[in-house]
Amino acid sequence: MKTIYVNQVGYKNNKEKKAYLNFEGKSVSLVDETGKTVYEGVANKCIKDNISGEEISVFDFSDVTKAGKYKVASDGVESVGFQISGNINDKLLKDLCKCYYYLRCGVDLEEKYAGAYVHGKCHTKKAKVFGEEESKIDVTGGWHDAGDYGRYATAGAVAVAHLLYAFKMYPILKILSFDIPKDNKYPDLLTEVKVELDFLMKLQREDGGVYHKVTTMRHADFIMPEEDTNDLFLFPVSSLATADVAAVLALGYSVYKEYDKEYALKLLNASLKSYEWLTKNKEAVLFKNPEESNTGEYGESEDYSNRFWAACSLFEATGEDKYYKEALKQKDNLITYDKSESYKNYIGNIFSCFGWMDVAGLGALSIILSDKENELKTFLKEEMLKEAKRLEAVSLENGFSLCMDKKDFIWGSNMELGKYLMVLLVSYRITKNEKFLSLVRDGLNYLLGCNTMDVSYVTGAGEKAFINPHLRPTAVDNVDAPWDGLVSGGPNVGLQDERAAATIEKGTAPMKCYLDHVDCYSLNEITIYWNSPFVFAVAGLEEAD
Ligand code: G3I
Ligand code: 9MR
Ligand code: ZN
Repeated sequence: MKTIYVNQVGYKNNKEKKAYLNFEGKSVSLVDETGKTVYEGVANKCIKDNISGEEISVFDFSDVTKAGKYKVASDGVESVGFQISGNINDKLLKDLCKCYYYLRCGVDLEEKYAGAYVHGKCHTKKAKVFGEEESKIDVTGGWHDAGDYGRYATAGAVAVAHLLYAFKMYPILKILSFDIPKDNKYPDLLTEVKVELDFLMKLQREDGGVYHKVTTMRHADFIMPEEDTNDLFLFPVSSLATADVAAVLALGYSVYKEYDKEYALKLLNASLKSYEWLTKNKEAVLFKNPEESNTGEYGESEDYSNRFWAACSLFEATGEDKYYKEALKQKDNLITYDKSESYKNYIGNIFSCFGWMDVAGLGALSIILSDKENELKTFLKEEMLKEAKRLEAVSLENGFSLCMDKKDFIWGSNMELGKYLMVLLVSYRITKNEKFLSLVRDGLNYLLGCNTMDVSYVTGAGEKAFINPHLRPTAVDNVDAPWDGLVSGGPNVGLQDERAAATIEKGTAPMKCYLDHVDCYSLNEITIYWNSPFVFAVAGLEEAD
């Protein structure tokens, strides 16, 4: 079917604007709300796109700067409507941030803030340490991870990190106001992030080790969170969780100290306690789900990047040399690991990775953003730029100028994109190379509709935004639509859930391996760490523009 793909939210008035056609457009027009053609052009460069499987051509209408509502039309086909405006991403940025409020655990969501999406206090029972009898530890609070009700240390730490590094880099986040219970001490984003930081500290054991996750033994049925009253378990301490939490608490210290010295010091002390555990436990303590449990595993095969991040973050927070030395040691471990057999499938650069698993990029951010000059900083900047150059090259190989490789279409592919947009923005900060910014715009275009599914992967953001996330409350709350601002995991050639496997043929083009269905947890779930890279990306773009 002939289709015209646009960014369904729209385009910034004074910036470039591209729509994509899956056919050659001899004559393409931009039509305003009254039906008048205001601009005409052609889209005749048709690229066979090996990610979407379609022939994609581009219609560039950057010359149009007048605010308003438009459509792109060609050959009897019309795109969905979209806006051109000077503040095109304002609502999107607030919505992306507000999602964390809706995912709060352990508290009532009040109608005043949550509207129709209220829920009662949930997961308030004390938790049992796995393998022990008594329920004794209070771990209430934080955010639900995703479509499930689990709360996981490494996933939480990484989501918070994306938000806090963005906060450090982009002053617009200091003044961003979104509708949550206000705390007069902090900017709204820090008020929300504190919810998770407080929870992460509760996962810390007396000796500094951090429990890998707190969940029920098995995933809950599709019920509201307050109905999920099964026993909660704290699963074994891992060096992964301990290092990530040490890192994020030190990062928290460096951000919150401007607003609240006392709280910042509490974060730092907790970070030091976890770091102490790491120095006493030099061997990796990895994590594997016990057989009885089917909740998220977040397994990793080594902990070098986690220890690297912790050392970098504490070096930035304290300036102490011992952390710098540890960072150098872990850097060498990472270089060796990078060359090893177990890492050979990974296509990105190990020092610019911002995922829930590989976190060395987060350590790199601590070093790059600090004013201290040192060898490590020079090295990390170079690695970041190498990765940005790779992404630039990749973007030339498909019709959407998308910085994603075919191989990036795995579970949570939209996060692969989000992480790349972070790399491009950090690289833009280093070089001021406009091409990197332009690739960020292209990436957001993809997320918001310039893709062969003709879908916006953010709820409430566009006429054809997805509406059926794999998200328990949304599925059972009797409200038609989900709240706005949720990012879908996106296309995944792995098709790892039953519905996906039964509906989509194996071998389907990567960009088309998607279905907006509530059952599809491997294609259409949401998570706290899929929203956060896009808070970073949208804020970064706004700041630069
Ligand atoms: O690292 C390999 C890479 O080397 C390989 O080339 C590629 C292709 O198969 O796969 C990569 O591994 C993937 C891994 O994530 C790391 O990205 C796996 O295929 C993929 O199945 C795995 O998916 C994870 C999924 O859990 C299953 O373990 C998602 O990233 C992760 O976001 C998701 O997390 C779940 C939690 O467990 C529970 N809560 C919801 C959350 C989201 O679905
Ligand atoms: O809902 C769960 C989702 O959050 C996870 O990402 C996914 C993989 O761990 O598991 C989902 O739960 C499914 C469970 O694993 C198997 N039975 C069906 C559940 C979803 O309906
Ligand atoms: Zn809860």
